[in-house]
Amino acid sequence: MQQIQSSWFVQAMVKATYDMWLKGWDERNGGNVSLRLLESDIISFQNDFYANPRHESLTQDVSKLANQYFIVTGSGKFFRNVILDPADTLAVVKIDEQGKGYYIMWGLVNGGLPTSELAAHLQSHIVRIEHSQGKDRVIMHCHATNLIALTYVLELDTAVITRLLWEMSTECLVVFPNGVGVVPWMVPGKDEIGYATAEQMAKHTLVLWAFHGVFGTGATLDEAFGLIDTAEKSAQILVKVLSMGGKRQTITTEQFKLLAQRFDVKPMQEALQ
Ligand code: 2HA
Ligand code: ZN
Repeated sequence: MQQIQSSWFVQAMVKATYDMWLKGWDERNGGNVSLRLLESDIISFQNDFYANPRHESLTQDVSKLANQYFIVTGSGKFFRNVILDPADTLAVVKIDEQGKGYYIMWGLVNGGLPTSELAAHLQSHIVRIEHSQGKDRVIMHCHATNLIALTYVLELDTAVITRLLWEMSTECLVVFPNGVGVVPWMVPGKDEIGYATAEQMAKHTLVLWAFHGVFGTGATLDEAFGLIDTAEKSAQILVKVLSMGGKRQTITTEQFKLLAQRFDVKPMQEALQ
């Protein structure tokens, strides 16, 4: 086995994708994950990189990510299979010096390309690096069932959806005080949906794609997974509550303020009022 396959980052991608599959969030080739790697992560695995890495062009400018490394899931790959063959289903890519494309440094041994949502991932990374002082390293996309279901019945409005999700579990306001951004239905896999997602990522750590899925970010794969898991759990409760005829009582604005105080978070104002 190649050394890089036992690296913490390949193993963490295996675990994240398999957990996401087990959750039912990633049917077939649904979902995609990217993790920004640091020089210290890859330094000891240079021997596993291709001697003549394949170059692919991008149609968007990612010069802010020039020379950065990411490990990403492959386009068309099934999350349930990553565990069986990480070198076929994952890729380590390096953004080129001009930020006009990238090199495939490792993985995708049977050919293919990184995730079809690379635009959304890279644009979101640019924004999250800025807004988290470099802490956020993960962008995670999946088809979380209940969150998707809600986009058919709730007004596609950040304050409305955020408030309802906060109400459905006490921990939510603490886990995502900045709320959930919303992107209306758009064609997936294109630069435009990437820009729209990144715009929301400037204000929110979670972004819903109407009738499609959700994007989450965080410093680690665990953080991004936990964030989506928390929102999806709350969405599941909301689906149950709506199915039982709707809420008759809920957490109040006053109680939200007490929560925010206790856990020292600044909840998004529009959803608090
Ligand atoms: O990778 O989830 O949005 C398949 C998708 C596209
Ligand atoms: Zn998707």
